[in-house]
Amino acid sequence: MRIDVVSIFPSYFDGLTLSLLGKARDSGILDVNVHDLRDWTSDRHRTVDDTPYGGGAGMVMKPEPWGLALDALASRVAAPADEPGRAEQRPTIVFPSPAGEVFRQATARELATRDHLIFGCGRYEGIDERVFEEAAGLGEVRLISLGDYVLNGGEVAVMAMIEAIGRLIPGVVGNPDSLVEESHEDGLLEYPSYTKPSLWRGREVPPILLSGNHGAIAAWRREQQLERTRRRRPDLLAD
Ligand code: 6GU
Repeated sequence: MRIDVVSIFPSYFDGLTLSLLGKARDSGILDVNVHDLRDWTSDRHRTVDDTPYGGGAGMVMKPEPWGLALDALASRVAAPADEPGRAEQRPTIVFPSPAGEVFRQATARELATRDHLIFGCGRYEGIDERVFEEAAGLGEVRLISLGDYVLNGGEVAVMAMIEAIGRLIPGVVGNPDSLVEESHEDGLLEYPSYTKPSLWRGREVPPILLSGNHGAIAAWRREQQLERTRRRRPDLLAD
């Protein structure tokens, strides 16, 4: 998968060289390219924002640099053009926004199937609305929010999305079994985990886990998942 990120703070994404995603980049599974939006400005001050039409607080990101950036990045070829049946593919263009659809595990699974994702990180009061209309001519546009709170810009949200999506790409997480039994994969929270020692500071590991009875352990874990979800996230059971 190819991922392009456009931001006025590219160094936010230095962390993507670390850990499993860093390894996936080194091995060529993930091709992540971070770009500075200001590279698509042409004035001396490399201006990316201006005051809002109609008045109001804050600044709005100008459309021109975004238009040039998306034109340049969307026309990349996902696979060699001479490969039969694999001509140019339209990217999925994601704009992180507190006004977008909420990012869920299902969203990560869906986006993990794409060949090419472009993330456009807005700052200030947002991006000129016409950029989203223009981007729809280049690919599938998605406005996606991390949740119901406000961040100063999209960078931290995009880091979270790339991590959630990247780890679902085959080969990124070494043991694919660890992707199956985790929170949200089956709509429930994860069951509690324990390791050695079996007695620590007077606290015992639940004895069933030491019983060797795999059927009883599976049933206990399921009950724990349901109980935790009822207590912490009743909204998940209502869905
Ligand atoms: Cl994706 N962006 C910003 N700026 N704030 C957010 C968010 C995204 N998701 C939740 N809050």
